Amino acid sequence: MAKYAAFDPALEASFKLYGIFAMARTTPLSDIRNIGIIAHVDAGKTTTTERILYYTGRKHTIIDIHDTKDLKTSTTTDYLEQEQKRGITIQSAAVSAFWRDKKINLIDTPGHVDFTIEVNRSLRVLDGAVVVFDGVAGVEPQSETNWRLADNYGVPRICYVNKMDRSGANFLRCVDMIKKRLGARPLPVQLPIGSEDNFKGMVDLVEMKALVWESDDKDAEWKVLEVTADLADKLHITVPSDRKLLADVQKFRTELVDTCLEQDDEAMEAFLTHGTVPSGDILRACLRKGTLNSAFTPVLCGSSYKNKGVQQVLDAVVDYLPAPTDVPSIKTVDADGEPIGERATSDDEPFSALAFKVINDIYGALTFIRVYSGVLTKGASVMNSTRGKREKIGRMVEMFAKEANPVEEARAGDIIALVSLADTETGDTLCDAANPVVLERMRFPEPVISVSVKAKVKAEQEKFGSALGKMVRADPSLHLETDRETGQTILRGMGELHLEVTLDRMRTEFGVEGIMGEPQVAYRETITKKITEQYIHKKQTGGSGQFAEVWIVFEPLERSTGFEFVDETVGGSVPREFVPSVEKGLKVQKEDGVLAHYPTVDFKATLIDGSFHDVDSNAMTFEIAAKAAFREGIRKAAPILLEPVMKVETVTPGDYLGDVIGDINRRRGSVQDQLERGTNIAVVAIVPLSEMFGYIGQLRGMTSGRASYTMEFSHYEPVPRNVAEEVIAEVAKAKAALTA
Ligand SMILES: Nc1nc2c(ncn2[C@@H]2O[C@H](COP(=O)(O)OP(=O)(O)OP(=O)(O)O)[C@@H](O)[C@H]2O)c(=O)[nH]1
Ligand SMILES: [Mg+2]
Repeated sequence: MAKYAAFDPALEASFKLYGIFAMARTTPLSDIRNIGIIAHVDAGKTTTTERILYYTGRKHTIIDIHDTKDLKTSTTTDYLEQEQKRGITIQSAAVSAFWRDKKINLIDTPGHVDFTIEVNRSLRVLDGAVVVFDGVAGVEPQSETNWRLADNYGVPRICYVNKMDRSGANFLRCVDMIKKRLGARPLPVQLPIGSEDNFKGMVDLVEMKALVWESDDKDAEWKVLEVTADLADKLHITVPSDRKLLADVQKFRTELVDTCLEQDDEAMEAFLTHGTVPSGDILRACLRKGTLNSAFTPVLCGSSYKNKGVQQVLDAVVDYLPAPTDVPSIKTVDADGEPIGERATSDDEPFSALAFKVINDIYGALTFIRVYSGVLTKGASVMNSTRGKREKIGRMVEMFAKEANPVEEARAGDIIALVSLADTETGDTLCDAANPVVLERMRFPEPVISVSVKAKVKAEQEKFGSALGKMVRADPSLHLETDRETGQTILRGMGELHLEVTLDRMRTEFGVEGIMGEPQVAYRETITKKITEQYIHKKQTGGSGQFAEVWIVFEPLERSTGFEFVDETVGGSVPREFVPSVEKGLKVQKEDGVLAHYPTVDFKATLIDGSFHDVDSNAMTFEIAAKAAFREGIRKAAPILLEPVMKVETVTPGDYLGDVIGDINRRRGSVQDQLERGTNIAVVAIVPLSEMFGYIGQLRGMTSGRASYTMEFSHYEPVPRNVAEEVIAEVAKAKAALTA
C-alpha cells in the first residue's frame, strides 16, 4: 500500500513546477482557523467533514460512511481499512480548505472512548472546535468527556445539532441538555424549520431570515425567505412542537440580541437609549467576542447527511471561532512542568512547535507539529528541548488526510508533518536552539485493560515486536510491559476495541499478524501505612565482596500521584553517585508488586540513611539493596490491590430500567444518576472494570437488544478484601501454570 504516495520525488518535482510552496506568509494569521470536530461516536463528524470538503471545493464527490464497508471507497478522513470496515473513526485526520478566503485547518476526531487520546491531542493544538450533537440523543457521554477536555484546554467552541432529519430529533431538548449536562450557556443562533422527514432548513436569528432547502440533494440551493407569521403554514410545517418553535422565533431573537449586547457597551447603550437594533455585523462581532471569552456557546442546527446547514457551519467557523492570534499565547514551562512564561504567536518570534502526533509505519515516521511561533524551513537544525537533542529538519509536508503535500516552510499557526525525525515523541517541544523553551505538556489518558500479545507465527516474533514498538510510540494511550516472570509481552490500552484495532493495524500497516490473550484488568498495588525499612546487602564471594546499606521510608501518597523519590541523606552516608542507583532499583522493583506482581503506585520513598564500603560498594550493590528494601518494606506497609473503576452509561427503554439497575448492582456497581435521553433513560453508574467483561451480551439479552452502553475510565479504587484474595490467588495460579 503506497500510503504516502506524495513522497514520490517525481510528484514532489511537479509540485515545485506548479509552485505549490508557501514561501512567504500567504495567509495572514488572522485568516487561519485551526479547528477540531468533536463529538460522541456517530454524531456525524466525518459526515460533516465530507460535506465541508465538498462545499469548499476540495473534493468533487461525497462518500457516505455506510458505503465504505466493502473497502472499495472511503471518506477522505476515515481512510484506514479498520475505519472503512467498522464505519467509525479511529485516528484523527487533518484536512484543510478555504471558505470566504479564510484557511480552515480541520481535524476530524473519533468519538469512540477507546480513541480518546486522538481528541485529547488534537484539542491540545487546536484553537477552536465544532461540537456535533445527534439531534435525537442530544448530549451523550463522549460529548460530555470531550466538552470537559475542551474546557481543560480552554478551547472556544460552537455547537452543531446535527441529524435534525432523524425521527425523534428535538433541537430544544438538545439545547437544554447542553445547559444542564454540560453546565454551559448555549445560545441558539438558528432555529430549525420542521424536523424529521419534514426538516426544511433553519431560521437565521442573526439576519432574521429563513433558509429553506429545495431538496436533500447535495447541490440543492437554499431559498432565503422573510420570517413572517405565516411561515409555518407556507412551508407546511404541521407538527405542533415544530410550529411552536417558529411561533416563538421573536423570543429567541430577543434572547440572542440581549445576550450579544452584553459584549458591546456602545451597542447596548444605543439600543437602550435610542432603540437602535444592532446590525447583523454587530451581532456577529458580539457572537465572536462572547464565544472567544466563553461567555456563551452559539448553537446551530442542520442535517449533514441531507446536506442542510453545512455551509452555515462554515460561516460560523469563520465568524465565531478564533484565529491563532485570538487565543492566549502558549505557555512555556520549567523542568517540572510548572508555567514560567509564554511565547507570543508571531512569525517574528523564535521558532517553537509542539509535536502532537507521531505516525509510524514501514515507510518511516511522520511527526505532526503545531507551530506556535517563528518560521521553520526545510534543512534547519532545531532542538528538541524536551529531550535535549538536536533534530535535523528534512522533508516537510502538509497533510490532507493520507496525502502528503511537500512544503518548504511552516509558520506560526501552521499544522504540518515532518518526515523521519530521529528522537521526537508525542508531546515534545521543538524549538530554536538559541532560544530554547519547553511548551506546556499534554496529558494522556490511563490505559486500564491489558492483554498478552505475541506473533501468530513464531518466526515473526521479532518483526512483531518491532511493529508493536512503533504502534506504542505512535499512541501514548498504549503501554507495553513484559511480565518478568512469564516473559509474556503485555499490551495495555483503553479498551477491547482499542487493543483489537491495534493488532489489526499491525497486520495492514506492517504486514505482521498477532494474537492476543483474554483481556485482563490492569490492577495496581499501593500501600496504606508509613514504615521505615533498613536493608543491608552483603556478600562475600572469593576476593572482592558486595556491600550496601539503605534506610528507606515508604509512605502512601494520594491517588493518581504515581511514585516520588526523595533523597534526605546527609554527610555522604550514601555517596551521591549511588543515590540514582537506589532510585533506579526502586523504579524497577515497584513494577513488580508484592501482592500479585502488579505495578505499585501512589507512594513515596525517602532515602534517609545508609552506609557503604570503600571497596565493596558500587552502583549495583545499592540498586540491589534498594530492590530488596522495597520487597521487604512494602510487605510491612499494609499493601492493597487497586482496581480501575469505570463510569458506565447504559441507555435503555424505561420498561427494562429495573432489570438494568439490578444487573448493575450485581456487578458491584453503584447507580449515580438517571437521565432522560429522548424516549429512553440513561443510567449513569460507577462499576469496577473487572465486572464489565461480557456486559454487552447480557445487556442485549436482557433488553431484547434495545439498550446500549458506553464506558470510560473513572479512577482507581481499593478492591474489596474477598475479591482481592481471589485475584491474588488467580494470578499466582496463572503464573505457576505459565512458568511450569
Ligand atoms: N439521518 C442522519 N444520519 C446521519 C447524519 N449525519 C450522519 N449520519 C449517519 O450517522 C452515522 C455516523 O456518521 P459519522 O459521520 O461516521 O459519525 P462520526 O461522528 O464521524 O462517528 P465516529 O467518528 O465513529 O465517532 C452514519 O451512518 C451517517 O450516515 C444526519 O444528518 N442525518
Ligand atoms: Mg468519524
